[in-house]
Amino acid sequence: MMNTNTPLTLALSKGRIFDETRPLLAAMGIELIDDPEHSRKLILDTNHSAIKVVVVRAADTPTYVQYGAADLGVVGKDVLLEHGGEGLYEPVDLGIARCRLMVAGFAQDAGMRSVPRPRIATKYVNVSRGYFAGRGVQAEIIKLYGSMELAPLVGLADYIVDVVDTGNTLRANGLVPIETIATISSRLIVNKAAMKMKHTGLRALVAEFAQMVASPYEAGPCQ
Ligand code: PRT
Ligand code: MG
Repeated sequence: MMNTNTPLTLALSKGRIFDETRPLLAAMGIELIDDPEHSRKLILDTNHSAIKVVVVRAADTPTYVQYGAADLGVVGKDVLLEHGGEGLYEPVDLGIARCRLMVAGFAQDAGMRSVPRPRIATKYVNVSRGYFAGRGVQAEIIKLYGSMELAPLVGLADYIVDVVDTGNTLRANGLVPIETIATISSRLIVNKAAMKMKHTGLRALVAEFAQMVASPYEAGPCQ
């Protein structure tokens, strides 16, 4: 593990991202003192006094990092695409929390041209607007915060745009995947200004993340 005294704050969200980032951090010699799944604290100490973890909602991670409230963070490419990436570097594809950002709907509407001015339910409004505009489809985007799969079932929308992993959630609701907008994995993001101001400490930490991804950490430390 690198030796830095630069105070660094890493933004993580609970659940998938935290679960899949923790082994990476552990392989880098960074261990959390408190367990975010059980602690109510939102600023967590690590075994390195200079490195703190802030626990945020997944969709908020780019915002915390953009404004420098966290120096770096781990976030799904889906969330990053929706945010736009302003003020951020995206130096490492961590290859974790993989899924696909997809258009889904009823099998009989899979042709997409069958619905002239489709309504799309999604939390990815910017990505969806850009995607359908790019395909010359005049779509009405309806913003939802969750349970997108419900929208076609109750007539709120013709299609949804959401992330799909196994496809079980779609299947369970009688929906099918129709088009892939992007393949998704989680990315390390870094505040652009911090990258200059905290250059030495941040560069070292980013390099450690990159190295973890390049060499499979499941194999255990061998240096
Ligand atoms: O859950 P919360 O509302 O707090 O926030 P969030 O849903 O944004 O966060 P979280 O932790 O669920 O997801 C964080 C990131 O994990 C996402 O931004 C994606 O990049 C990535 N990821 C990978 C996924 C999935 N796989 C996934 N399967 N995010 C969500 N899902 C959901 C999906 O929305 C759908 O409801 O799981 C369901 C589909 O899964 P399958 O396996 O049934 O297809
Ligand atoms: Mg979720």
